[in-house]
Amino acid sequence: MPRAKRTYEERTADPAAQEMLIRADELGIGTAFSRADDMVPCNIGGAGMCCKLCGMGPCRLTKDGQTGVCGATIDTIQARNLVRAIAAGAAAHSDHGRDMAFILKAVANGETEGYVIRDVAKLRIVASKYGIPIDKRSPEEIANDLADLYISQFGQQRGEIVPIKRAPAKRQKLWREHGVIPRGIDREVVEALHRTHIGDDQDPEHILHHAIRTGLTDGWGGSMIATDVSDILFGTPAPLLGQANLGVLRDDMVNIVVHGHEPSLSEMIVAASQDPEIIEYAKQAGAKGVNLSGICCTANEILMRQGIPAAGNFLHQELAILTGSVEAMVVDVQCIMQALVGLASNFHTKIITTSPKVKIKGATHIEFDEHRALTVAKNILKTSIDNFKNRGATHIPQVREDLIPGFSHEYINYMLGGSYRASFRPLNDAIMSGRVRGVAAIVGCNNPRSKQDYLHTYVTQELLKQDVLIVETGCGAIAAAKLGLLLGEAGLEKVGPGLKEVCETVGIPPVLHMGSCVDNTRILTVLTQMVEEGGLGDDIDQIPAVGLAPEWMSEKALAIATYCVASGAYVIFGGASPVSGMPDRVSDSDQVLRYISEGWEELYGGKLEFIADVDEMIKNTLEHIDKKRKALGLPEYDPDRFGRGGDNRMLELEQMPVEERREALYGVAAD
Ligand code: SF4
Ligand code: MSK
Repeated sequence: MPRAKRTYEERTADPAAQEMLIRADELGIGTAFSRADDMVPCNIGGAGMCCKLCGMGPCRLTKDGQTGVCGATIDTIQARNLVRAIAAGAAAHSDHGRDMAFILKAVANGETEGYVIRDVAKLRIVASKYGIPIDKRSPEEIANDLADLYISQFGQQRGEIVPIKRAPAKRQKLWREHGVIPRGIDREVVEALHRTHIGDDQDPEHILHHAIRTGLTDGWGGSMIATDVSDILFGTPAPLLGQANLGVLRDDMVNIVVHGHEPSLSEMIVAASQDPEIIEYAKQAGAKGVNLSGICCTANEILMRQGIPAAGNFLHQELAILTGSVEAMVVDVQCIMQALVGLASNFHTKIITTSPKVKIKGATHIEFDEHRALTVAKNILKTSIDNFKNRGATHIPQVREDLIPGFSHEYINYMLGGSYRASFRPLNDAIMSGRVRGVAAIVGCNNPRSKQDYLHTYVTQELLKQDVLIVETGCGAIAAAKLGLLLGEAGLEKVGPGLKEVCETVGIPPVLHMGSCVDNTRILTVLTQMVEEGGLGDDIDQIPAVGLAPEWMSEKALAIATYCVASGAYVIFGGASPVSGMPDRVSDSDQVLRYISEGWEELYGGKLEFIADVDEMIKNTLEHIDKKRKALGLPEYDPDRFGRGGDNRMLELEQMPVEERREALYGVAAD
């Protein structure tokens, strides 16, 4: 029996996306949304019960007590599948970090075109963390040493990767005791593949022990390197005004959408698009100019540094092309759907691949090379502009929302105290007093198997009502942006009274956009700084905080979850669990599920759970936050204690008769 097709409202919460899905149906064009309806997920593989690691299989373990041909049990198979996914995710993030480190090296040695070291202060701070001398040295000399150190982390064979030093001291000690500190980034990823080859590691807990080490190579390794170098080269983000959703595309301009992850080329495209020569070239082609926008994490990178608008998140990549207004979609690595090329053939859009690692059959390949980055960027722009004349009918939904992104940990530190008193003290105090009940990081992808953006934004809004401060990254941040949750005052009336007071006093939105998916390391840094500030325990697992990825889909998300758990966080994933097993044979297939939750919690204080029900996600989040508050001896959360400060109080005072106001302010009645 064919599966029922979901309605547009069931497929996405975003009105712009709904409009484009109607257009897709009118044009008879499929998208990930319709393919997800047509493709019944495999319930055996989906539950982690299929092994295809060797030619004796694939083995599907669907019966109680069944093993693979080699004798592998369901628990071993699930653990192996999970660690392989974590290794792939860690590899993707870390390879991004490696590329950035190589660019830093080339910039330091004057071998690139178009790049400069934009944030010398961050370069000096990061270098000094590792003992690299900074006094009386040029930025290039320091950058050269830092690049060498970072490059060496990938191929290091023994010892400890250096960014680990940036974790709280107690956490480092715990990792050392458990023997999970990565020796080298590549080494742990290779070992994950080796251990899961046929006939190797077959103790599920032992396999999952290495999952922790592999995850740590990402969060406290490759991703941290990627974020550091991106900030050094392109500037550490600070708040600015941006826009999000498909309505940022323009009918009268050449639309170029950059999509993927690495900022190295997209930053150069931003620079080249402002070149008078390119603007003139676009005008000669009959356009008013070049309109750049982003999709996925490339969008986040250039949005938070340059204010370039985001056309959308993961599930918007096809929808942007469906507008018929995109001259070129320029992609690099990760989260790029192969379907783009076929979809684009219905329109004039060129799909331009740029990474030496990623080609798609039918796409135009213009390879990025940091040594001639500006030239390559201009070439891409001119190719896109040349395509403007081929544009046909367009349909751009007039839906867009303003947002304020750019909350790097450096900026959060600064905003809480200004230049002279920058610190996390006010945030810690707000949590300790109960004004802010706790912190939730809501991150990760879209997944067409759930209603796009719905889980992200529902969880966000419900937690805000409960005085939980939210930080977001990746496609989750764009989901919140599209709903207007990343604006200063916007939506504050729906925020709990204590959090509202804090937001009004500091002048921040209740949801802080912290960047792309590699930038989840900024959240690790914030948590570490909160520990170091004092009052919230001496390790990350004591902070009343939870991480959520309600609409996850990528292996990178699993790697992120693992390093957050290893760092002490409770992590909740929505949607399907890749290690769920069959409910009717739970007796012999829940070992992995239990181990990554209870087992990891016992060892690291953090745990990973897959929770499909959204209200249960929220309930568990709040219970965890309250449990951590209690363990710290903090006052029980009570929303009635707050809400009579900030703008509320000012308004209340303004509306009082003079005598009453005087009494309220000074405790004395009028003469
Ligand atoms: Fe089957 Fe074992 Fe080969 Fe996996 S490794 S496919 S369980 S025989
Ligand atoms: S892009 S990994 S869909 S967050 Fe980073 Fe979005 Fe997830 Fe890709």
